[in-house]
Amino acid sequence: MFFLHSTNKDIEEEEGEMKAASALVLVFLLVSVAAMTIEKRLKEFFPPKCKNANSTNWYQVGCYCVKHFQGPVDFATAESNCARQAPGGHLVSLHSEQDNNAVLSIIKKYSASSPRTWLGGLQIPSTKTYIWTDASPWNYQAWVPGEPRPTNSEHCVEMNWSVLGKWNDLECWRKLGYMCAFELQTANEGGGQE
Ligand SMILES: [Ca+2]
Repeated sequence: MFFLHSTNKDIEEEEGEMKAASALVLVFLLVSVAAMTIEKRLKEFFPPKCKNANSTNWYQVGCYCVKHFQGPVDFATAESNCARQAPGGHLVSLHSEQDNNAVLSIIKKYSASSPRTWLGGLQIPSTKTYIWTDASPWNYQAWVPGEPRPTNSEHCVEMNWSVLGKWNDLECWRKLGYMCAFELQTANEGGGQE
């Protein structure tokens, strides 16, 4: 039988090939696991549909229903369009990293090729402080490193300029996509006295 004539060299080569094949399988498994982990993380961030909304593609982020609009329009037009979408509608305000990630995942789903999006952040030029157009507290921020720059004419806040998920201040007349939001009605709203 031919294998009786196998030399040690043949066996070593065979072992080497088997090791290489095992390594390849291991790399393939690691890559697969990494891909599944990334996909799972994106799914974790993607918010549920908003049950309160009477039209499609509104998602629940924190205590808001939010929806992405392609535009592109300037900041003021975006804000007034949002007011027409629903009672109490405004450009979206963000209050946690989780909400920020959820909004980013919606933008990736609906506008991956042009992700720059107006948020509802607005600078008061006289005080250099920021407010949200829905008057909720300014209690979270996620600026691109180096932004906002101290002296310029940029007073409106966008997401996804240069770094995905991060914010930049920009001239308000620029035309971008935008994210509208309205507050979810809570069960006890209006039912009690302060
Ligand atoms: Ca800027």
